[in-house]
Amino acid sequence: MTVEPQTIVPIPVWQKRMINRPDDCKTVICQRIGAQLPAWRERVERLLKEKGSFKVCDVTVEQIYRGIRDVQIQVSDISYVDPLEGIRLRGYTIPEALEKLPKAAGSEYPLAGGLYYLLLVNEMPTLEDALLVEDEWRKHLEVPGYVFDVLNAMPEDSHPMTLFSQAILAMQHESVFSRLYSQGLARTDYWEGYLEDSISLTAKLPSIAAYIYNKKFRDGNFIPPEPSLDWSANFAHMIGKGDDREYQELCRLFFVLHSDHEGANVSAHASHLVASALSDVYFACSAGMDGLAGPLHGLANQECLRWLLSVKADFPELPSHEQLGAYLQQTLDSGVVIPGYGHAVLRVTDPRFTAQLEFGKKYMPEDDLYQLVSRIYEVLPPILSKAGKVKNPWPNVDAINGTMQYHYGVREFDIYTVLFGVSRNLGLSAHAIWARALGKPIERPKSLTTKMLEDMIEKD
Ligand code: NMX
Ligand code: MLT
Repeated sequence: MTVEPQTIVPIPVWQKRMINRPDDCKTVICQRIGAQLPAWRERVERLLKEKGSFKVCDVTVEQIYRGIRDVQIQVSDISYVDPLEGIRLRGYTIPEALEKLPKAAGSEYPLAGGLYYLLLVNEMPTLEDALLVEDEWRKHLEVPGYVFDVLNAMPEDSHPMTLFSQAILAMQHESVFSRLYSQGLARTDYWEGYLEDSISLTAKLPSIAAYIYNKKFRDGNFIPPEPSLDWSANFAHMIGKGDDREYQELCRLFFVLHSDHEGANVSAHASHLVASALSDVYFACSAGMDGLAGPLHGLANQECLRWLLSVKADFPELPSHEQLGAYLQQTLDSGVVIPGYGHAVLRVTDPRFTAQLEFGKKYMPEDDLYQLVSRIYEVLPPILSKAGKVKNPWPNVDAINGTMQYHYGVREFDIYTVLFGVSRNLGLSAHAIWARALGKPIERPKSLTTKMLEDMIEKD
């Protein structure tokens, strides 16, 4: 009997893998995402077919000129920033995620592998699920030697973010998606190539960040990864803090807190745009890191610590509320933007700030800088509110990030955004996988000239 070619249904890549390696992490994740996809695709297709012309928002001239603020340009089910509540990761607030995500043995903070599972699979992982991802990361730990050659060829004074982005870009050479695509991959299977690349890339990020730190700030004293440690604690180990249990705990907390902040902040948006051209995860994550490197985005944490240290230098003892209030008022009056305060979306204290404030209360209540951060939090918001123009007078996560690192001896400000980036790539890659899984097309909005805009307004 002959079979008509059109009746042959191709076996999805994940099913082929199932046959060979039923307990492989990528297979399990592929299977669990794959099982949800028909319903998701049907939901999106129905929305487009039945409600495609429904207007989500209007765009004003002011919004076009002022950073496309509040224009909903993205649908992201991985995370959402509620202005009055902060980030929800797959529906879980920060306190909920910290409570429910599986923990490393003997630790109070989540395994990053579990968090990644949550972002990818849209399901709170069991400890077994979290360990599946951690184990898969272990298998992909080894960073190709040429990446270190690229880093070593860069000028000595290159910023760590330049090196970090460059290392990710160099590894594009490894992309499974790009190889399969050039061989003719079915559109519905793109996301599986993205998933393979994402797991392989994210596995290596702590080692790359540690290499950059050691190269720049520890006389090139490299420490190999310790396979018995989880992904987050391994970073601590590789920068010489293998015996510092508290710093390992901070890494676990930090890497969960910074993993995602919905789909439209600078790094998420940049990364999504690049991947929409079917550039692979390496290109997309490197682009995201280039956006994160800006002082109004990820770099703000180093600016913030620099400012805090300058305040501390002006007050050898912890200032009283009154002294600090007068000082901050004067700072604002001189036109200085106070780093770590304000946010484009949030209108409350960033829960990522609160989570680290609580960590500090437990582990470093006597630390000078920690006490200063706490006092500024008590004093500054009403002053900023009274000044009138700041839309959000509350601290964002960067108001405390550097202080925590500084306490544990990571005092080289330039590395802070790289730590942010290690974590944020979990979110960026999860977005890229799901964008391909749901068949999102190339992004191509439209621009217009000032004259056209003026003519449109005149005709109105
Ligand atoms: N100190 C003094 N003035 C401020 C501050 C601040 N912390 N934040 C905002 N303003 C000013 C801002 O410069 C603007 O003034 P003008 O109209 O003269 O240009 C006015 O208040 C209105 O700004 P907003 O609409 O409240 O803030 P926007 O959404 O434009 O920007 C930030 C958000 C986060 C870029 C801004 O608040 C800022 O520069 N903060 C300090 C830097 C910082 O902490 N960045 C962290 C970014 C990471 N993160 O968000 O987590
Ligand atoms: C982030 O974590 O990406 C920042 O808070 C910036 C943002 O959401 O705009």
